[in-house]
Amino acid sequence: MLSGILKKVLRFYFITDDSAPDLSHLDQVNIAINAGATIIQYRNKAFALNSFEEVVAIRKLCAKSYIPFIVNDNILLAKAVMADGVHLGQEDEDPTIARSVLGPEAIIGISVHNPEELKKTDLSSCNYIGTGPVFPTTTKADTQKVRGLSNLEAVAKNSPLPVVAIGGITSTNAASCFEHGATGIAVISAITRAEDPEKNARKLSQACGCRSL
Ligand code: TZP
Ligand code: MG
Repeated sequence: MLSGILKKVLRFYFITDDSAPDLSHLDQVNIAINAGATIIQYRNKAFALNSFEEVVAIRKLCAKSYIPFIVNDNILLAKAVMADGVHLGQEDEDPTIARSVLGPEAIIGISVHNPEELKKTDLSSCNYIGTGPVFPTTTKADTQKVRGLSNLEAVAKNSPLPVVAIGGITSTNAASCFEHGATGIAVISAITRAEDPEKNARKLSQACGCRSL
């Protein structure tokens, strides 16, 4: 993907919540896309094959809406549903393996927590970096310590790839992430745990300069 297009695509990155009390993954994606999300990631740490049809439905919805669809962790699931890419952590499969399985056009993201880790990470098969948690979050069980905006800025300054900020991002603090070098912001709970998910998704969209449907 051309780098200018990728940057636009990363602007408002929605990640599904596998513990949302009232919303299925598909419901969440519907809300995010209607609000103007520019890329969707299916993240389900408890994924089992009885969820496969739902992933296919999300994949189809994204395709119909011309929104790239990324799968967290699971390269084979990404391949099976012909996802647009995969997002990997430092402890997941090597991005070079993802590249060889998913092909040259796939969007491959990698989590990098700080500038030191950035230096040590082989980015040759990657298209973007996710970094955080920028702000406190309760969404990720094994989440690392809060890194703050100065860490985001340091990662962004040293990164040859576009950087997506993650962790505790809301419509109120999204602008500060862009001011500190983020190309995009990734959110889970600001939509999925909001009292009014549709309204909050629209507010986030506005903060990202994206249009809702
Ligand atoms: N990685 C770092 S923080 C985080 C992930 C997946 C969770 C972000 O969730 P939220 O609800 O937007 O803070
Ligand atoms: Mg992972």
